[in-house]
Amino acid sequence: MNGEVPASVQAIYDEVLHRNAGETEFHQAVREVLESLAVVLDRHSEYTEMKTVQRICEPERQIIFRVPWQDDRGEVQINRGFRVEFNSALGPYKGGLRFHPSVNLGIVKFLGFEQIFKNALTGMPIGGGKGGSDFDPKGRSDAEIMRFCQSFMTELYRHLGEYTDVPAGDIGVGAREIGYLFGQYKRITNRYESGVLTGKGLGWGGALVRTEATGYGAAFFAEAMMKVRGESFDGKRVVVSGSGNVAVYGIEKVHQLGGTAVACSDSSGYVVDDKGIDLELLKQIKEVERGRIADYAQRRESADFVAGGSIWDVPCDVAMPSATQNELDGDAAAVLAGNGCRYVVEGANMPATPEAVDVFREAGVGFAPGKAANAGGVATSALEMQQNASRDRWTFEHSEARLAEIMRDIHARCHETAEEYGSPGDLVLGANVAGFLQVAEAVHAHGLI
Ligand code: NDP
Ligand code: 2IT
Repeated sequence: MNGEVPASVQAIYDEVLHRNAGETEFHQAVREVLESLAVVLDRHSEYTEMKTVQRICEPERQIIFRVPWQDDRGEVQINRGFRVEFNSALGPYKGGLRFHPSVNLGIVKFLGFEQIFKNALTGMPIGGGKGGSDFDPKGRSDAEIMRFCQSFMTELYRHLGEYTDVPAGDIGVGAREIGYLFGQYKRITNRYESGVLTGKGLGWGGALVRTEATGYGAAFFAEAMMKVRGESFDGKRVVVSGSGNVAVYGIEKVHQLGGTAVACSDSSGYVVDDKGIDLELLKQIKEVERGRIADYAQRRESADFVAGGSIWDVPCDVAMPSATQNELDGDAAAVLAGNGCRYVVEGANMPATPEAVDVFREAGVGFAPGKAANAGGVATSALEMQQNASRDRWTFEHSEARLAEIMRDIHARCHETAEEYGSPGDLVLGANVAGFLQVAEAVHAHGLI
């Protein structure tokens, strides 16, 4: 990754750099995919001829808008909203909305770009998109969140539709926000269009297991990886960064599968709990009270809070980075590998830096990229769309069984594709190539658009 980009894709990469100056996360995501695609272009000259890769690197549409709202003190606030409708070859644009002060166009584009291939890997009919705002929900009242969501949707609604673009949650956007967004969409359009958003409340069109799906899916994916090496979660120590939606349900499934999650974090630091994370307490603090991870250590005798620092210093067998991009760098990767970590499974999008991925490759640590390992969330969103379209409602057991099957299929596809393209065990290459081939075939079939 740190060396040269393969010659056959260098010009494509240069063009992306030139056209998207300063968007470092987007460059990073594109580069990783391009490095995998050199072997594909050798076999498919039609994709070079028709500039298929270049077309996939250019979003179909990028929407940037002003979001004005008033806070509880009456002060006027202005945020910036984004929706990047990246690729609709396989279905309506599909991907989450992120509300976090760090959000900018480059971050939304990296997420949207990853989403194209992730969504292809699910095997469901969904294209790729992503959106969000630099709005910071931390410390905001419910009323402020609602006013922000209403203002955000007042612009975004005209770009959405169950056959056009279907957002969901991501960092800072959960069921509460989806509720306010849906309410405003319904009010403006005068349509009860359930399939326009996913991650809805269970009482009004939401699907069972969508809340749990990303974390559960990542654990199912890890299980499939271990099975190849004749191993399981049984008795394994697991470190999960973050303590949001993905982390909480990743921990829940790890525990159900026989592992023990011993650490988790938020942006203020991490907790270590050698007895295993008490999930009920974690949910109470994070989901009910919307508190901080330090509160967990205060209320649990076996736990210690470490302010700041790196959660990757905690020795483990399995690491599941589930907070944000580039949270696990080369140094942290070396510490993890040195402490005997055998598997790294990305619950977040692009949490491991390219240097970290190199370290894992060299150390023989099994590595699962986010676009494969965290695809359970969006896959279950597609199941929610399916239920909405047919006015149906599936049981928890049925939905979870579908999710588990989808994750096993994604793993198998990545694993087999890596072998077919000469890099056995390289799930990064397998995910990129398998996802790309599915999108590229559809792009090609649709003609020059
Ligand atoms: P949440 O908002 O529920 O939780 C995010 C967690 O990550 C929080 O603990 C938060 O800490 C921490 N975090 C966020 N940003 C930073 C940062 N800059 N530095 C340190 N910690 C940070 O989000 P999700 O759990 O939904 O998302 C987590 C990751 O998973 C993201 O990368 C997202 O893109 C990805 N993902 C999410 C899916 C979903 O369905 N929700 C699906 C697939 C991937 P704090 O509260 O202190 O900010
Ligand atoms: O990154 C992701 O896959 C998500 N945030 C979920 C997207 C979705 O549409 O469910």
